[in-house]
Amino acid sequence: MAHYLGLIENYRDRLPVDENTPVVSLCEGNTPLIELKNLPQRLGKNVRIYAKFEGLNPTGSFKDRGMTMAVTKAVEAGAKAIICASTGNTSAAAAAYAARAGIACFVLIPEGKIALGKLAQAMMHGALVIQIRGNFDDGMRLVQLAAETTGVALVNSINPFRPQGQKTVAFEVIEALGDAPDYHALPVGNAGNIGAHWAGYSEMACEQTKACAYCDGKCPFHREKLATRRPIMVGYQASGAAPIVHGKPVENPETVATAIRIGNPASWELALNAQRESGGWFAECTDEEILAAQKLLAQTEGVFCEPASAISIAGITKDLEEGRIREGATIVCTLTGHGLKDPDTAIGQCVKPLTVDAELPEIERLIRQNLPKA
Ligand code: AN7
Repeated sequence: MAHYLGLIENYRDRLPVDENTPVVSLCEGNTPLIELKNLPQRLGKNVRIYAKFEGLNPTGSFKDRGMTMAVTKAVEAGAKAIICASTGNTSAAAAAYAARAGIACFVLIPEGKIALGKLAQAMMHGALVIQIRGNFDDGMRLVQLAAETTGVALVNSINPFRPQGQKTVAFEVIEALGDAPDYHALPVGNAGNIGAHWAGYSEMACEQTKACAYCDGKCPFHREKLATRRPIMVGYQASGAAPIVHGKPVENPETVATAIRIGNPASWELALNAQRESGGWFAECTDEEILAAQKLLAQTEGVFCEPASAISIAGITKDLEEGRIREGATIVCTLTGHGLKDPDTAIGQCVKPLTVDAELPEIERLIRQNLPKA
């Protein structure tokens, strides 16, 4: 296999770049699609469930897909600085890609409400981290105004190049499965990703054959496995931050899944469009359900995602129980971010490590006590 060079190089023919575009990449994309082998049995359902583990992108979230495009296009246009509001992951990705491009980065985050790993990333990559006494929605309003008055490039998902990068996740799913799944489930916060997924699926499904400008069908741009259909899109929001589910903005959103602690999503309409066109739905999960799903996934499948990402597992669990998702189906869940992003929430849910003297009998005793029963 050729050296993988990131999603812009891999999908050059499907993205708004040309040979003069200065690509800013950290080799993002190409994430594993992991079949969850134990979960269907645990749920007592005859289904195939796959996790698209976006936590294995370079900065640990799906945001890298959009950010490689947004920063590439900003640099192409001559930008010397970028700005975003963020619940954490966008700021981590923006800071990393700005560092890579050698430009400045400003991030607005809600004070005290972003996970520790994400804060560490934004700081370590050298962004100017501005904590606001307000929430993400306040930050979103402010960065749009500040981008206009200062001329700094805005890289939130209302930047049209972000969804272009993010749509590639659907391409990879189709390539891995040979076609689109029956259902695609994902968390919904600022609501950019669900529309981007839908755009990617739509692009692959409508092109029956693609005339290749480069060759007789043998070049790397020539793709044979296009999709025959599109999935039903299912979006999940946390109960304390579920504006789309309830059809109105939430003034003071609250959830343990801080990544999706958003009350007035910027891409609301695009998300509704994806849901309507696909025949899908939006539903909510409580914080308890989110944390239980995060732990279940970590302990039955060995996959550690952050709380916001686990909502897709929590959501499909309920929708399978209620028969809303049919048996026999193939379901893909996007696990948007890595569990290591939020160590505090993870540790808070687990039993504390034992501390003993450094003596063999102590260790042996603990092993014997805790061995699985034969
Ligand atoms: C792990 O970083 O909005 O519905 O500022 O970090 O496309 O917003 C993060 C969102 C899901 C929701 N999962 O995606 C930000 C930010 C994780 C996330 C979402 C986010 P969108």
